[in-house]
Amino acid sequence: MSENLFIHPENYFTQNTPPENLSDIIRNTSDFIAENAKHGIPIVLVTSGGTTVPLENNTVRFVDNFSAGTRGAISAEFFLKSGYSVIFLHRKHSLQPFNRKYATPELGFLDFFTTNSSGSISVKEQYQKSMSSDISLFNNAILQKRLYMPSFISLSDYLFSLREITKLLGKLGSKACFYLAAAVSDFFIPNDQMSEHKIQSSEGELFLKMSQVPKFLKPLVKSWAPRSFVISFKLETDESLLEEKARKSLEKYGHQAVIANMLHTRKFVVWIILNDNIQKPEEIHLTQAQIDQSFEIEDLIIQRIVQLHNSFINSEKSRI
Ligand code: PAZ
Repeated sequence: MSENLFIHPENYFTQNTPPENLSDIIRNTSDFIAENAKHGIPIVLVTSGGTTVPLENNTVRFVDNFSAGTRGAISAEFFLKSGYSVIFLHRKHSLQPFNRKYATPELGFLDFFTTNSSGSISVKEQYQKSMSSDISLFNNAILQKRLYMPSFISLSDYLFSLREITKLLGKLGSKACFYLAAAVSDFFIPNDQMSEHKIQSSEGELFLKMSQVPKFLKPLVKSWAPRSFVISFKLETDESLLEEKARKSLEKYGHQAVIANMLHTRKFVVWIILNDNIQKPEEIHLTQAQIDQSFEIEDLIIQRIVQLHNSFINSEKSRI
């Protein structure tokens, strides 16, 4: 790729349009952080789902990034369980904490309900216990301001929101945790090169030229939240590249850890690679017995991340 296709991260924000609700996101995030800081509750930003890259300003077509939002939604639940409050920045209509269990590939929302002869609706017997627990966990998290769920669709929605939320949360220093599981596009079409209206098939074959998305992890780690605990994710399909790419990312951006996973095995095994250049990747995997009992790997991942975050907070304290 030629050098002139690289855009400086800060220039991205002058050349692209912020989402309409950005000021609401900033206000809600500030309130959420203030409320949790008052009670000394640690906060994690979980990003989840894939970003879209529009091909037209009046968007009919777009390129999407793979991610159902499973990793992010389940991780948010385990962070809440571990005592964190969660800002869940997610792709609109992707999976959400607790709600995710009630729209699965096998069961749609209506499958959980039944009606009696007079037409009144109730939850089917076999789902009552788990649904009742999920409803109260979800409602309590929202009511107690322990869970805030802003959403994005496009890459630019995501990046503008990420920057603002990160700058606010970064003020908490080492107590803030960033868990960046969203699948973010590496390529995009800059505003001034995008077709205004729907691209016409009568014009023949379509050739796309896309610019490289600036590497936002760099300003995130170096200037938006320089004292915070940052975990990024790395997804690959060729296992021989995974560790090397994860280590390169740590070297380049200097954050605390990368969670590396493979497309087809991501629900059963991940590797945590720490920024110390010494240790071998820590493998976290589910046993066959755990898989059979529908155990979720995010339970193990979050336990380990919470340990690492606590050590990070303590090491920062002892440096002061
Ligand atoms: O959302 P999901 O559970 O289907 O997938 C999760 C994931 C693979 C998107 C996530 O674990 C991940 O690796 N995110 C970063 C992707 C990337 O390298 O851009």
